[in-house]
Amino acid sequence: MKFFHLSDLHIGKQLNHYNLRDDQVFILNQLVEKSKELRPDAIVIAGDIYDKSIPSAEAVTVFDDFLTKISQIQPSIPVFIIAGNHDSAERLDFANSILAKHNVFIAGLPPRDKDEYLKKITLNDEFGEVDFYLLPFLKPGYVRHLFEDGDITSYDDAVRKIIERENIDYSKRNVLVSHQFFTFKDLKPETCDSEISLISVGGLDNVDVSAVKDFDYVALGHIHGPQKIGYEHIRYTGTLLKYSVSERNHNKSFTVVNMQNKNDAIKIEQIKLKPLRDLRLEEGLLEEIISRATKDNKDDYVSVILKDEIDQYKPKDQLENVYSHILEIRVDNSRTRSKLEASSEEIEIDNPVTAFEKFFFDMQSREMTEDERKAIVEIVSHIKESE
Ligand SMILES: [Mn+2]
Repeated sequence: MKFFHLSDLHIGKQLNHYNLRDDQVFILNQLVEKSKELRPDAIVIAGDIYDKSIPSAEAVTVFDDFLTKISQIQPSIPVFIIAGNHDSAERLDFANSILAKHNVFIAGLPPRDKDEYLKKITLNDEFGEVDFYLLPFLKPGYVRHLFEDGDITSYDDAVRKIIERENIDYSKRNVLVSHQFFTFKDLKPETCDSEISLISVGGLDNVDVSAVKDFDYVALGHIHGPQKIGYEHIRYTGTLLKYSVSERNHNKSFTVVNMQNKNDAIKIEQIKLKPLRDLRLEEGLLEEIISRATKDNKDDYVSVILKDEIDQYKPKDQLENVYSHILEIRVDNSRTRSKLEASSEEIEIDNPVTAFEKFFFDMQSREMTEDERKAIVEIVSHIKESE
């Protein structure tokens, strides 16, 4: 049994003000080609199909085209899809029973009634059956009503109890597809800027991998850098594209999982993909950065940090003359650094109202009105009371 494990397509995502449609189409087309070449027995997509719960018409078309191209491959390759925290479970579930007839299996919503269970698809190979369990992204509140009062107090409880009630036969080969924030004891997966907003402060949404370690493979989504968590067979596959500057050194790829007998070691391979445009950080003097532009890299997404001590003539225009996709330009020299230090000193003014007045003036270039000042005084005294 050989299957592809993908996740976090985030179709419809924008990078700063750039529309990533062409980049996403380009990378999905490579996946179609890889599917033709490697002929997987299934393609698993572990959540965050779309970037937004209400995807644009353009985003839906991109995903529709991808599924159509996959479904045209013969013999047909089943596709297993779960909702991630970015997806709308109900919208993703649309027409899912019709799509199942075409070998596309979608699990948007977790079980709603006591007699409803996880979507399970069984595939066969020469070693027997493999059961794929599709666990859509869930919060404790989605499934609490399925259990006795007080059983579900955390994400960890919710996932554990939902899996327990499946009565899984662990003598068979089983694969779980999930989009929760899995951790291993005190160890958290390595995160990056494009997923940071999804993780609630305090880490209460984590699920310990002990809840799922008896599966033969756990195909995870949610974390954007490829990595295992706790065990070799429990893996985040990561995004297909770099979605933030913090991911500039990631090796974006997808996972190919090869399973044989129940007790044979699983073979796991990350296959690299080539993006339409890379995402890079360019740091240095303006002149150096400009001289590094080549025919092959000038259309990359570039984040620039200028180190010049002397102000350059229209640096933005000069950079835009050579690089076509600039994400941002920052200046890091002794002047900007001392400005930062100075402003951090000024924040040490012991009266927060005065500190805010100064900040307000820096931002707005005007003094606060009486009403604005009153509002701040009220907020500050409110905070002081609650401390
Ligand atoms: Mn994601």
